[in-house]
Amino acid sequence: MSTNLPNIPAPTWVDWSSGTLSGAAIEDGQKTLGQLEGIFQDQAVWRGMDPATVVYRVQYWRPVPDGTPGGVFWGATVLEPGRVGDEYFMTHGHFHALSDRAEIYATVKGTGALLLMDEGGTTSSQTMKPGTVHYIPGKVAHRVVNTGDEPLVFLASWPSDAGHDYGSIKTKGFSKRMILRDGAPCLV
Ligand code: S6P
Ligand code: ZN
Repeated sequence: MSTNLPNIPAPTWVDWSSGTLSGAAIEDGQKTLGQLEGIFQDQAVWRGMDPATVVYRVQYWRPVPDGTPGGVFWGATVLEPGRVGDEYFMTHGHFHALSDRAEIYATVKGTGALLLMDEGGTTSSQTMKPGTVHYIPGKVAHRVVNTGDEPLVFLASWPSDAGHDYGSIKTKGFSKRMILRDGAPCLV
């Protein structure tokens, strides 16, 4: 019998209380302080810290091959609390390789900030706390900062042909940083 149904991937799972993904198709990765060279402002303090310290862990579900037009991916990130000097732990941050591709983030646990920077270098931020859902337009770099004292967990969904462009963030960074000042987070 012929069918017009595409090859439908088997479902996977999310534990909504922890944000943990599970299932055979889930891939994972992590970023350590050592892998985040050049990302934090105070390089002297960064060099004095253990490079094996895990800053964040990621889980991905890619139900279609990377680069497939019209598909979507799903992922979870657990960003640990901590600081390099007065600068909070954060994700590397990126534009998408296909720059006009958008993304959605949804916060499960913890508190922090989503930094959003347009191609002209203007940075704004949105508060992340349990239940907040954030729309990241195309051509906007995105980075998450954990300003709390527990892990910040968020889910993400993005187009399967978006790809990642880390290069310009590695060389130029964001135009604003989230630091601890007078006992509170401050975007400077
Ligand atoms: C993918 C999505 C997230 C990040 C993850 C780690 O488009 O934005 O899954 O990959 O939060 O951040 P980064 O900047 O190291 O990719
Ligand atoms: Zn992204």
